[in-house]
Amino acid sequence: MRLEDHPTVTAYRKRPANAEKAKGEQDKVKLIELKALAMECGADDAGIISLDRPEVDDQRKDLLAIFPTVQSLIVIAVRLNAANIRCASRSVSDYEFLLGMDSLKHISRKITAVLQKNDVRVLAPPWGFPMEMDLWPGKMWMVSHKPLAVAVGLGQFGLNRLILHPRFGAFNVLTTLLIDRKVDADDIPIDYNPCIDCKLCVAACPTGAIREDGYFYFSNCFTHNYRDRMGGFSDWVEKIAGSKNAFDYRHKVSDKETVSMWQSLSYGICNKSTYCMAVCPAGEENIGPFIDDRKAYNRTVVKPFQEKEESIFVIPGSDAEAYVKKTVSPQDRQTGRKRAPA
Ligand code: B12
Ligand code: SF4
Repeated sequence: MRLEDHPTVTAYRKRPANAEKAKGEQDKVKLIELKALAMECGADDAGIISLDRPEVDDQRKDLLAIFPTVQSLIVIAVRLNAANIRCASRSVSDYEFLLGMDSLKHISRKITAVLQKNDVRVLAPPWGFPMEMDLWPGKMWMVSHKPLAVAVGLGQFGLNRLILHPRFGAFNVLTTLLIDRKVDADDIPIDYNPCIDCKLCVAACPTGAIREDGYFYFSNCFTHNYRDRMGGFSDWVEKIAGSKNAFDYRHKVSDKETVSMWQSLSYGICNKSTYCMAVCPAGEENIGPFIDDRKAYNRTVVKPFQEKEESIFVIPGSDAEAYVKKTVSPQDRQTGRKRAPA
């Protein structure tokens, strides 16, 4: 049988998209339809741009490396439940974060299924994890969702380094789908920054990672927040390996830390802090309580994080260690209560 007569090939030739392609008439995908699809599949907001846009310049090489035929990018935002993220209990906040990530995965899967049926090829990279671990300790992620979210109009960078959406503010998670088709129009960035420069993220971050001038101490955040992942995990393993016996191990690692590792390994990664997101009043849906009664806002939203008793993971001798020591009151230092570097 000639290849052209094979049932798979004849079926392929008859598919509408390929018939158009054969006539040189393949249409661009319509922006409005693609966005409607993303929303139908559960996205809370979405935006689309072509790979040629200048905002993609610094990522284009990485994007082409993972998907050589990519032409356009769909960025998706999923709104998080602010009440959960604002809960000082880590289990409630982490649960919300995991649910948000689950939603991103399901929405990406649904959009991909619909587009695939219509002969549009889609690459759906991870929202964050898993990452390219053989690139550790370098840049291990292939797509940086935040600058793309800015380019498609989903928000702007806040002082807290998160993308602040005009409606749901900091309470959102992001992902990007790469497609192999051109789109008939591009989205554009929003023309103002939802950040109101209240600096509550600076006041709430337990590690001093966010500075008033916008400088972000990556390592302060990474060392504490990611204690159960990557470098923090390696450090834990080395402590086990370097312990003479169980007593020695317990001297080096608290029981709380051991059970936290168990939880992250078994149930899903836990973050030690999401306070810079939690306290942020930006966005039309969140600003009300901050504008109406700032004192009450501080008492109910900001203070619970500042007063939380917890261990903060820092590198000995680092700027983060000095910051943590400075923020523990002399009385607390005596009683050993509240924040303490671990
Ligand atoms: C690496 C990483 C981290 C690292 C480094 C964070 C960072 N700032 O880059 C660490 C471990 C610290 C981290 C922590 C967290 N992360 Co994280 N992280 C990532 C990851 C994998 C890549 C981020 C990235 O691209 N960094 C490089 C560049 C883009 O970021 P940048 O350093 O901020 O550089 C930009 C600024 O300088 C910016 N810029 C321009 N103008 C302005 C103006 C101002 C005022 C400022 C401040 C910046 C700024 O320009 C640069 C971009 O070109 C993404 C997932 C992904 N694949 O995209 C998630 C991601 C960024 N993380 C996210 C979240 C939610 C968090 C945490 C809240 C996690 C938690 N639950 O505790 C914290 C928040 C920490 C913080 N305040 O930033 C979300 C952010 C969602 C959002 N709405 O913005 C993402 C997108 C995951 C997701 N899929 O939703 N994260
Ligand atoms: S907490 Fe305030 S300063 Fe920080 S990002 Fe949100 S609005 Fe901006």
